[in-house]
Amino acid sequence: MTASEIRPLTAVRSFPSDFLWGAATAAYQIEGAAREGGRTPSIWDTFSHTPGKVFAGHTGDVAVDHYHRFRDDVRLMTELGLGAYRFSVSWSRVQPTGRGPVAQQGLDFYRRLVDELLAAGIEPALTLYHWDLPQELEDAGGWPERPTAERFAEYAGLVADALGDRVKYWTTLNEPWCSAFLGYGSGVHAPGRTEPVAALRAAHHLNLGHGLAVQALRAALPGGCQLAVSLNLHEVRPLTPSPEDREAARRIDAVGNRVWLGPMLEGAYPEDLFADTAHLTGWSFVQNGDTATIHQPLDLLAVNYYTPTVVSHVSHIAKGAEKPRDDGHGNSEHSPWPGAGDVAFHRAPGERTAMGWPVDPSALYDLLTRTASRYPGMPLVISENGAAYEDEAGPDGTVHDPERAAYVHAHLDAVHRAIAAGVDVRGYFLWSLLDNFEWAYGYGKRFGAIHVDYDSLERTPKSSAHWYARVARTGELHPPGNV
Ligand code: IFM
Repeated sequence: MTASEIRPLTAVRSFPSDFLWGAATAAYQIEGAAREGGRTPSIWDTFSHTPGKVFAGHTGDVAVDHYHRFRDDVRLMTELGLGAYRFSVSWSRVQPTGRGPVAQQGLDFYRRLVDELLAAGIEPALTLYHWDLPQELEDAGGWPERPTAERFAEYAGLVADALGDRVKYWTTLNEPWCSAFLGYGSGVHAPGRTEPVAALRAAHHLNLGHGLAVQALRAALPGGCQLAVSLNLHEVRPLTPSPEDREAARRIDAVGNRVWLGPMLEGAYPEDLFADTAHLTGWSFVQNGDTATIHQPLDLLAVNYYTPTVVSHVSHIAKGAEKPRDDGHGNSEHSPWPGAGDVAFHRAPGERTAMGWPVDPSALYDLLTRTASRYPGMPLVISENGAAYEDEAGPDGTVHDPERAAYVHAHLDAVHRAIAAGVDVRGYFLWSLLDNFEWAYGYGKRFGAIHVDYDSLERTPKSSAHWYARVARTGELHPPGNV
């Protein structure tokens, strides 16, 4: 353990006065109203309605009914002292076929939401794509096909035309790694395909869609808007310092991180990724000029972090033991890591969240400092961090979640340490504002600062929300104590 890791957690830490304190959600996870206002199915509607794909057959049809309750939810955000709110737009709500004209009713929902936020003094931070591709576009081939990237840029321009006068923070994609590799590789996410080559093609077309969308946004938005992408960067740690385990870490870093960071921030795919996947594809789908298109200037790099990724070479598994395959990204016999067939995944011992994810704030510190030293001058924002726990309302209706407050406190302390070490971190968005539809886990995992009773849809801020409100209001991180 390093000296910085044993910094006592009892002191109060002050954050910069302009630090953004936020919470985040995503359209399919909270909105519901799946068939209202002209909205058409997305790949997640199709997937969740396919038997066996989502825990207990849960769907986002109603979710937490944010579509109808958004005013109450903005009021709750005010109680939480939020300075910013990160949400995503449902593509098939605003452009039902994924191409062509917009549905004004769909856009009106987001206009009302943004107006309500601004009236409450909360800065809207809009994500264009959080995994809910219009089903019509998947029927035409989905992200493995190039036209999807072009459709995405058109959609970005339409949303920018409608909301550009009042939204300052724009994010193109959320966690494209999940879209490409869980959606088309392991199949645990929509559209549920298990085709490694399609997953790599999807990764490229997500990258291309990002670049084209940034161009469309720059053309449509007024100056001063902040453009970002949200990446779930994997803090990859080799199990041992052996060359084999370090090689395993390099492979996962390539197909987990540098597949995005390379083209988006450096203008080229990593050569080692091409080599690792050469037995699958020659990457001929990358056309001349694509990497230049993807390499657009960004104002912020948004990072989502939950837990580190510990890997080894398979040979480091005890003889006779089954290869550990549990990378924390769901169970599938198909790997979401093309080109990394001889990599084994390990979970560190110790504290875990209800997702089974080890709690390790030091990995967030390492991720921030490493990313900042690789991309000097690029401001960072934490666009997601948080934890699921088995929260239950007590007999008096209150929800006591000291583990979540402790998790967030320890991770904010890591952010503070990174800022003190010179990293330019501009804000923190807690995942999530509300309990919601946790993808393949349905409503079985609760990440919210606000508890939702899924029968009555009643909202109750948990004890961690009261603690976070004080932090957000004062900009002072103090230990949660007995929340
Ligand atoms: O709920 C998800 C979110 O949609 C994307 N990032 C991770 C969260 C927790 O799994």
